[in-house]
Amino acid sequence: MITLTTYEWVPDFAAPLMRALRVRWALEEAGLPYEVRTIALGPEQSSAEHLARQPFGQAPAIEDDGLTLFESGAIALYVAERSETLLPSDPAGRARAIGWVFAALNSVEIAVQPLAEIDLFHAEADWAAARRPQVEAFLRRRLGQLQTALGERPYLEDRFTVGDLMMADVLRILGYTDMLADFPKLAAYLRRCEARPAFQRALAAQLDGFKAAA
Ligand SMILES: N[C@@H](CCC(=O)N[C@@H](CS)C(=O)NCC(=O)O)C(=O)O
Repeated sequence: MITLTTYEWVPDFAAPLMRALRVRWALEEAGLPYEVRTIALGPEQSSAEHLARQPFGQAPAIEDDGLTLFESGAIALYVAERSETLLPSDPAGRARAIGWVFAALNSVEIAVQPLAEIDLFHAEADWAAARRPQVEAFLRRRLGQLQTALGERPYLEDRFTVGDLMMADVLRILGYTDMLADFPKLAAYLRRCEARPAFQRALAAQLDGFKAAA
């Protein structure tokens, strides 16, 4: 059975966003059972044991039948390989879905994350006030492009895939802002993805886990 390594506790604002959710969500979509190992934020992150799982001392990571794997995108794809719900069986459909996973992480998350870091961790810093307008403008451009690509479809391709899972979880980071109100098709897309029962189960499990440790 897959073992997911996540944190035993994170601050409240981070609890619904912690990236282990992507893994839990993929596992729920795939209908695969999993067990959870928790580590503590702090010194345990840089223990030799954890660095062997996640070289950057972060989470999530998984272990499965002798395999250790880190990076939420790689883990989601690993899980997706076992589920037609996440990855279509035709080669073109698979390639497109994988492309959206990369786009979520490498084209959208890299635009979302700097804004979140400024707002959530450095809001008082002088440099943050100076830098924020450019960061927001870059993000808005990306969101506009994503909304255009989505068009009138319910999902990024003609059906839900692991690419939507990853894109939706990246967009969720913006939940502390009202920015998606300016991108109504993306807002509706995110609501559609979050309404999936597998997402709801994953979120509940993640929040319960952190609550139990609090
Ligand atoms: N690119 C990594 C990022 C993992 C990541 O940023 N994890 C955060 C939690 S969501 C973390 O471990 N933060 C604590 C730290 O970096 O020390 C992935 O997608 O798995």
